[in-house]
Amino acid sequence: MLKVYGCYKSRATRVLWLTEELELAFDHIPVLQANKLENPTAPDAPINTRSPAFLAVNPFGGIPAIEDDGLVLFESLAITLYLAKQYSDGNLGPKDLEEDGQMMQWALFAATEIEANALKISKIAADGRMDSEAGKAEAEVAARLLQRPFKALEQHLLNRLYMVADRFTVADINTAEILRYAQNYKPLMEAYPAIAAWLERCQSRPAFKAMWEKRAAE
Ligand SMILES: N[C@@H](CCC(=O)N[C@@H](CS)C(=O)NCC(=O)O)C(=O)O
Repeated sequence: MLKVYGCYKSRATRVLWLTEELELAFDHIPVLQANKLENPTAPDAPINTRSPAFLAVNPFGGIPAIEDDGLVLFESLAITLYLAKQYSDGNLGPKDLEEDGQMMQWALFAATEIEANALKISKIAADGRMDSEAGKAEAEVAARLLQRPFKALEQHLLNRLYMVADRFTVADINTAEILRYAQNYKPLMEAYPAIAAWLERCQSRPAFKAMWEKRAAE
């Protein structure tokens, strides 16, 4: 059976949302981030990203990772693209090489042009610093650096409901989960209404909500 390593409060959400969409059964190993634990290498520490048992799966020690019928994969976006191709009925994954290329393009675009600055915004909010002068200034810098990729994405979504091929696909999951890190920063969402509407469309799906409830309960 498919094994998914990684707790809900991590980039594993990309994979866990997809498993909900596909109604895919899996064995969940809720590996935690080592930095959430006081002593991650203690013998009685819960399985985490520094545990030898997890490092044997992913030598980099980042979550998520999967094992599927002997195949071991890490890198969240490679995992979602693989699972969509392997297990989709043909809707969530690519139908042909052209769609495959487009899904790959958006995954790499989101990971390389958006994720780092979106994560900065998410971290400022998570640390409760969004109302401080320093926090606001840092968020503004990150938001400024996001203008160029956001403009491109806004343009792409102006006359489309979804990222690729006029249907909801793994490309929406990958991109939406990366944009979610910046979602609570109002000035950005107000400046890009097509992005905001598409994010809402993706997050109103029952599979996203099911994943989100499990994340909140973790
Ligand atoms: N590019 C990787 C990043 C993986 C990653 O850094 N995951 C974080 C959790 S969101 C993690 O494992 N942090 C704990 C650690 O690195 O020890 C991916 O998308 O899978």
